[in-house]
Amino acid sequence: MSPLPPSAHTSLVHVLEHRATRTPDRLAFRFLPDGTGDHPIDWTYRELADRAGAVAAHLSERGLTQGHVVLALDPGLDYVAGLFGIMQAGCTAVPCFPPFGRRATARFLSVLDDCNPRAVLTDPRFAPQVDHFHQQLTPTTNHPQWIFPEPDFYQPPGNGPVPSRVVEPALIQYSSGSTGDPKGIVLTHENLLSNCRVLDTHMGYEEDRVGCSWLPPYHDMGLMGTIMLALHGGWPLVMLSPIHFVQDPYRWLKAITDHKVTISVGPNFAFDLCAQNITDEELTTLDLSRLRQVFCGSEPVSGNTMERFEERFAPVGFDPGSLIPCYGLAEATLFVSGKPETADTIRTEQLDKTALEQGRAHRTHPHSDAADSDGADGGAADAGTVKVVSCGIIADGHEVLIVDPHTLTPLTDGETGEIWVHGTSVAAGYLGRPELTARTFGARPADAADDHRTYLRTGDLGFLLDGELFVTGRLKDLIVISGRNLHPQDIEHSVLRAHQDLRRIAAFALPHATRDEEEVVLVAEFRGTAREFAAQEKELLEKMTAAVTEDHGVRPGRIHIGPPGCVLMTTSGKVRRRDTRKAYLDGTLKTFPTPADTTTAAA
Ligand code: 649
Repeated sequence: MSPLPPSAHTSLVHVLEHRATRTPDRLAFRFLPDGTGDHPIDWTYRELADRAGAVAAHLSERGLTQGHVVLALDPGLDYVAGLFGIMQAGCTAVPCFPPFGRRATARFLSVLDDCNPRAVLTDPRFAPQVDHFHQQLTPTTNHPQWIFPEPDFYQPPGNGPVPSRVVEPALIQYSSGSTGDPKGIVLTHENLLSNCRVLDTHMGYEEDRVGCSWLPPYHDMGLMGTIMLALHGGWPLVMLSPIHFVQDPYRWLKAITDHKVTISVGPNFAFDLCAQNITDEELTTLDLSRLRQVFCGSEPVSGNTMERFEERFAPVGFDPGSLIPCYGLAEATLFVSGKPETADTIRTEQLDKTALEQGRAHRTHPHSDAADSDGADGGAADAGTVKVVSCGIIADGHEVLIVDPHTLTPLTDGETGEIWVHGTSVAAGYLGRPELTARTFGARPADAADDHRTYLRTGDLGFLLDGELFVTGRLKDLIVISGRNLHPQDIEHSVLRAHQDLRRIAAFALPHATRDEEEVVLVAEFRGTAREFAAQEKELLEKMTAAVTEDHGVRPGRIHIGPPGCVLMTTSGKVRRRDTRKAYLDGTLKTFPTPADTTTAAA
């Protein structure tokens, strides 16, 4: 790979041109269409640039030289060509899941309503549904042009390639929040480049780097974290579709083995899936000894999961030092912090639980690494302590401030507050939402001068300790009972461990039915039939109640247990607590045929 001279390019489209000229025959992207190594499709930089150029030419021919173009192709190489082609044509790319299935379609339509695109680039199989989509758009949304690429689409049309006319903004990234209220984050070319540079600096240079990703290319982590980063860095990326990963997590590790991958990434649940589901026989076919960097972010990083993964895969050469817990968000393009390159092990802190609930990080043990701690995260190594994994040091050129979310006063080391971020990767704001943008992106600490730099309010809670960031929860999801701050993740974690057939949990607060205070409500998915549920309902309720009471000292007021799908999730796999809460109140949560909504006796 060849590093780029600093600031040599003003956009990733220019980076692609550069690579296609200097190293045309080098492998840029490899896609595994069936999730296995059987029929890989390879594109060099030249092939990618040609196809992106063809997309740009087609768009120009249709008069699409500005405005939003929704990119809703399936994961694969054409998606990558679409992305750079849209930007090269002078348009703004709006990545979105293809309209497949009820939820994705609802989301797709709300994205169209919000960004009013001039065109939609999506798979030909959706062509018969266009009229239906149009009928469901709000009347003020223009009907976009629909572009359904057939294979010959990637040949340049008659007039040949068009000159690149990159304009701002580069991309609208929809945050993976609720379907009904999509927020489009406006990213400039400089934001995209900044995120790549910052990650490059964090990762360091590696001669033989090869990446692997199964992440959806519609979200920040798959898009800005893998596709753009690989192009920027000049190393090949092996991609497989998220569906193939979820169907069989072994495919991820097999791809790493087969393609000599040195760097990969996934959320905590992916590491859990692998540690739990890969068979002994499968293990014998794996070699993870080339992996040097494996990022883990996007949801709380569990020290236990990391340990389980390390233990399971150490025999096939996995180096625990390669795990990199990290934190970021689409509003900051992606990356905010990660374990320093120089650290050999994950840093965890054993903290006093009561102090943490009051917003202070008190160490109960000296600084430890994951390998020597034995407790459950969010639960207890010994009762009264919580284990928190460090998300590492702050990205180059960025500043993180921990701020009291009520008084807006900056806090000191070890004090928990809202995480605020300033830096070149922080986005311009939300599309068409000036007030929300000002509130979220234009924050200043109390007593700061008017010309003081502004910060992004992340809505996440955490603390800094010796320059490292620890993420402890989300402000909006926080459950406050009798002055104690309870993190729903911790409660959910306890509930999950209470019974092996519980799958996903959402914990949130609702006003107590009779007393003037809040109570904890649990919504849980049970993986079993209605009959199995009926037989085990009593035991489940008892175990869930006992687990929360023992671990957190509060008795859940209400528990709803339903079939898979009753806990609402974002498209990137995060629990949508507030939407689940709303569905609970509206009575629209999925239930088993037998009434499953049960009120336990209040404490
Ligand atoms: C977070 C994205 C973090 C996210 C990833 C760096 C091949 C292989 C590897 C490679 C390149 C090619 O969730 C990503 C940085 C990847 C480098 C890859 O290198 N964005 S989001 O906007 O959808 O959600 C943001 C929210 O997620 C939660 C927070 O609530 C945040 O506001 N979150 C975390 N919560 C707890 N702990 C963490 N570590 C969290 N990270 C994100």
